[in-house]
Amino acid sequence: THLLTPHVLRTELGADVSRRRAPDGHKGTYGHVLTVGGSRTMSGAGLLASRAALRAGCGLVTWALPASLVLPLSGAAPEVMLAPATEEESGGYWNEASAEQVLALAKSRDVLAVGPGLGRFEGDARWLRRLWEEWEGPLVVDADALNMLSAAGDFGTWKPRAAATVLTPHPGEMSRLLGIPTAELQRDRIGAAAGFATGHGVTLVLKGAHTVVASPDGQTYINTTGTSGMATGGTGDVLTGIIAGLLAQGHAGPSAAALGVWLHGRAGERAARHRGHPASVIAGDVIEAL
Ligand code: NPW
Ligand code: AMP
Ligand code: MG
Repeated sequence: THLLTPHVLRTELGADVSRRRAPDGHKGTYGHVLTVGGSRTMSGAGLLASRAALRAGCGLVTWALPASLVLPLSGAAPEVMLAPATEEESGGYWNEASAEQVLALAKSRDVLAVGPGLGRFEGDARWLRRLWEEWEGPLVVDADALNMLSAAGDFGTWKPRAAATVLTPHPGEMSRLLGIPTAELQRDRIGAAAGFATGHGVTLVLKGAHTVVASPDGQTYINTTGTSGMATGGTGDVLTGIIAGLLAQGHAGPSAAALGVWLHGRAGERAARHRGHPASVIAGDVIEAL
């Protein structure tokens, strides 16, 4: 186990916290993220993830969301492109029929980030399984998409993914994935993260104070940045966007996850200093502090 510092990021993970940018690069150089999230009552989660991906330096972001939300959200982040997805009749919630559209959108994008604010819906585990198995590029799985994995029951039989796959559970989501109580999970965070990562061939980010990052080959890293100010709604959605944005810029799974976790924590610290007190930090401040 390593402590996650700029030195370890550079020497073990090939990731530079200063993130040099080619002077002659263009938006196509830095990759295109597709965020799949947000629903009528949690649109903010999809918005936060999309904005965070841009602040992490990717070139373009498209946000897929239930069709009736496109117009109301269109001014919320002018830099983000919006893609309407088939929705439930009641409007503003996802449904299984959107899998086809999401896969078609993903074809011309580099990274798929799925989960923030999605909610749950009829057939959602089948929906997620299609994205997991048919999308061949890098994938970030967070929030409700993690709960779909837990509910699927047959996750162990899903086709292993060849491309970078990063799961970002908080302890509540991780306890559901493992089927054990949160308190038991928290007694061995490193072991739980490493066991899941090696067992399923994914990069697993177990969030919370001192986030643990575990790579598919069994390496583990404990984050050294962050603040209690980050215990506020939406900060996890921000992390999802940051990791997706780094994947779009060519980082491998463990490198994107570890650098993302480190930058997210550092930005949280900066936001707390800027506000003057950690209690006043909100998730949008973390994006701006990036
Ligand atoms: P407790 O309370 O300790 O028993 P859920 P969610 C536990 C969206 N959001 N250490 C804790 O359990 C998300 O993207 C939308 C220990 C807690 O009660 C999702 O789509 C927002 N335990 C959806 O909401 C802003 C911890 O897990 C429980 C822990 C539901 O996600 C908010 C909560 O987990 C939100 O991001 C820790 N560090 N962290 C928006 N503006 O649109 C969590 N737990 O039930 O999975 O609910 O995380 O709120
Ligand atoms: P989520 O619960 O999905 O919104 O994610 C919350 C984010 O905030 C994760 O990245 C956590 O690691 C971070 N976080 C929450 N509480 C703390 C804390 N006390 N110290 C540091 N980071 C925290
Ligand atoms: Mg979350």
